Amino acid sequence: MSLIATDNKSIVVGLGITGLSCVRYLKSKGHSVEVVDTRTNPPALDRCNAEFPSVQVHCGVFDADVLSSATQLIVSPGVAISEPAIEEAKRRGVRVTGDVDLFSQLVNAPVVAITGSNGKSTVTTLLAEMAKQAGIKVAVGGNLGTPVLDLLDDSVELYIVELSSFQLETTQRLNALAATILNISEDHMDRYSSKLAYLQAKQKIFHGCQYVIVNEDDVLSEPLMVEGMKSVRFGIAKPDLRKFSTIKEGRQTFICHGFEKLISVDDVAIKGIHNISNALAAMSLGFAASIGMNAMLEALKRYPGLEHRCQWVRRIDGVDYINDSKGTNVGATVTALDSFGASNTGKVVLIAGGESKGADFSPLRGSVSAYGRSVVLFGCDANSIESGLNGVTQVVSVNSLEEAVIEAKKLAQPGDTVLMSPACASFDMFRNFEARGDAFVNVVEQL
Ligand code: UMA
Ligand code: ADP
Repeated sequence: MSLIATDNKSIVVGLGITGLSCVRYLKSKGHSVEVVDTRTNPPALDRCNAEFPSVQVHCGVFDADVLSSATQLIVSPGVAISEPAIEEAKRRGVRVTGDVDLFSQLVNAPVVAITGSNGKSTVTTLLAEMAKQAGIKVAVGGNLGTPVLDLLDDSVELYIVELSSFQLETTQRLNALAATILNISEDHMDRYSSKLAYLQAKQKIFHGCQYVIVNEDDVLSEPLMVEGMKSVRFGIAKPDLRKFSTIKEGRQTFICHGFEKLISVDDVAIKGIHNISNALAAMSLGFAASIGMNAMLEALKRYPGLEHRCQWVRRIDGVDYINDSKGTNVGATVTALDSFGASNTGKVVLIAGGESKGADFSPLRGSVSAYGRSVVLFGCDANSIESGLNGVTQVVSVNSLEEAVIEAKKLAQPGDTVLMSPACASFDMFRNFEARGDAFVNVVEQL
């Protein structure tokens, strides 16, 4: 049975880019649609009014009676399905779904799906480069930026989608050709009751998939239920039959498939051990999707990575300045600290802070005490980070990102790295992580 109501009313919950894509899709099929959003002026309101003047939009606190008047609710990722008004509507028999769920029923080409706490965007875009290199017509989106319903096009041969736990919460059966949970570390603890609840949402990516891609370096990437799925496995430094891994030979390290050497790590454009893990993940997904090996290797040589991810900005007085604004959780910041700490003789001055999302910052302690010269904190949850660090290094608190950079410059010594990897969301002070990264780059350029 199709979950897309035909004669009955759908209510789209949330009017950001996802909500608008849902309205657009449902209206194109002639369905009856209304929209609700708790914000007084949701971001896509003007566009929705202009494109669909007849669609009623209810702004303000969710009303269970309004929600219960629908046959189905299509809930945006920014809204938890545990919202009391949504739960009440569900109790009254309303179906609750999301844009990825609709997409999974409509799509008529293979889907490769990527989730995980960190590395999603890098793996998604790298895999897309591999597919393009092989001459495959791909569509790329999801949490990366373009809502999945806006990707649908009959000429597409392969869909590559980055999915967040929020999007997976409302997804029943994705039926992906290949799917992966890259890794799991704590994130979004303001939305989930526990790390297990967060993992359970991510696990939905595997429902109905043909190939599961497993990261052997993270046991939490394994599917909890195996429904006769085939698997492709990857892991750093543990080569094995049919697995994507690395082999060391003298001073050189090679990416290998089984025991066959494919490319020297030095020839891979994205750098750092975490990015080699991302490269192995992309190759495993590409292998499952039958992307040719030569095309994959060519893409590895050329793909430079995305902005705001461990991005080198400038060297001043022997100090490197790195923009890792996309380091929005503790796991990402630990990775960045370890990556720069282990590869340089100098120490790291870490700039961190923002909206904590309920995180426990104590896992930062090990890497900060191993590699940190000092930590400069800014943003609304600076105190939580300071408590998490528990005095392992010198901490300086400031009021803005600009002050943080100036302070970091005073603290850094030649050979050091100033790393802005906030371990937090940006929304307390910036529109998004890109704006925060741009602001950092701006200040650094003016030093
Ligand atoms: N909101 C309300 N009231 C509502 C609806 C939303 O306050 O009624 C708030 C949410 O709490 C949230 C914001 O509005 O803070 C945006 O929510 P949304 O669901 O309208 O978001 P969209 O504009 O549709 O963007 C969403 C994803 N946003 C979220 O998951 C919060 C985008 O991921 C994604 O690119 C887009 O769909 C297309 O698929 C962003 C993100 O921050 C980049 N993702 C999180 C992350 O990567 O950590 C999961
Ligand atoms: P996501 O889309 O999951 O946020 P990105 O590819 O945008 O992931 O990378 C965000 C940040 O996460 C990077 O700047 C880096 O600090 C960290 N990171 C990237 N890949 C990994 C990985 N495989 N394991 C751990 N941390 C990673």
